[in-house]
Amino acid sequence: MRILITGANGFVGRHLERELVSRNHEVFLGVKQIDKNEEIRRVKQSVDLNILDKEQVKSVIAFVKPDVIFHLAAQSNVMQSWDDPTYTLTTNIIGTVNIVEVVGELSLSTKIITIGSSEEYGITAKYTNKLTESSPCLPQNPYAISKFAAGEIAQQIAKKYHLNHIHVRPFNHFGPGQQEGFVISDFASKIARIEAGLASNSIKVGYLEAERDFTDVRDIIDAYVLLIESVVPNGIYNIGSGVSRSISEVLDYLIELADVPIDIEIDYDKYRISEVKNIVGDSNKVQQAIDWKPEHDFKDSLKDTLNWWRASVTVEI
Ligand code: A2R
Ligand code: GDD
Repeated sequence: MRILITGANGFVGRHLERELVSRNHEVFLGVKQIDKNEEIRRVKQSVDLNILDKEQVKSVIAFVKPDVIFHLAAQSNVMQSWDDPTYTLTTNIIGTVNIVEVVGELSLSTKIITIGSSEEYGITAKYTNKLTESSPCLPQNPYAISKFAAGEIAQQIAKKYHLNHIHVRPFNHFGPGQQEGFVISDFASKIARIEAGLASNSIKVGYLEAERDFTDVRDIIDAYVLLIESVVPNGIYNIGSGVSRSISEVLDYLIELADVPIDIEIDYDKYRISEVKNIVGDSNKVQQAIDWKPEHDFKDSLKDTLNWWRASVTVEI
């Protein structure tokens, strides 16, 4: 299939590209700004694609005529969404409108996969054991609101133009390549720096009581790929492990993997304005639709993430 990935230079985009190419799909990488120093193969496959520039979106989609668009491009960080709600809402909502409208305006039969978030459920998570796709969405931060709005408007535009559209709601995912700003990478990068003698042996952490449903990014990618390679009804799909883990448990596992003693320091600046304590998903719908379940062992994935950071900080020295 001809597949366009928006936000292809991000954490998930790079894993998705690798998997799609290995399955012989023809992949086009939409990137906000092409970096000429990138590996040659990647540059060749890359197209400049700023999702806020509708004319550019139109010319890229008209040129590629994709069978599938994975719309990953976003401002993806919850904390940053409080620093700049306008940027987050504009990128995530208007960017999505541009992608879906252009496919409709060009009368293409492209299947569009928009990436939402478990954050869309917001406060409902407090009253629900495992969130299903029909749990009410009551998002409570700018990022979560943007993802909910993006999913809703995408569904309505898709209806207007009779497009194939799937909106996925992945729960927390992590793995090699994830930048700082997300909890596991924040902890793993600090441990790697401490081990390399680049930082004092204390890690600043935020709210440790929170519980999240973590999945290895490579398992999330498997689900994304199966969703386009199978015949699946349009609609919304949760994707997660269904397992609740506290952030303090995750931190303990990572500290066990460290080669040096690590101290923990609570940093109240890392606490969020609004926080849902426990967000865990029911992913039965997707499991039944594509016969999928996460395969990676959680502790092995933590080890892979820490090892990736160990290699990255070595380059910094
Ligand atoms: O802002 P940059 O240079 O880091 O680029 C990000 C890109 N992006 C855009 N691309 C095109 N036009 C824009 N106006 C635009 N604004 C941002 O989207 C970055 O390369 C990519 C997002 O990558 P990450 O932040 O690493 O997110 P990740 O973890 O790959 O998540 C993929 C999707 C997102 O929709 C998340 O909200 C969701 O999965 O969890
Ligand atoms: N980032 C971070 N850093 N979070 C911390 C820290 C820390 O040092 N200490 C505790 N936390 C807590 C946060 O308060 C939150 O409760 C939890 O760890 C997870 O935070 P993040 O990893 O930043 O993830 P998120 O849940 O806010 O959002 C991520 O997952 C969503 C669902 O898949 C992002 O990847 C979103 O883009 C994604 O949609």
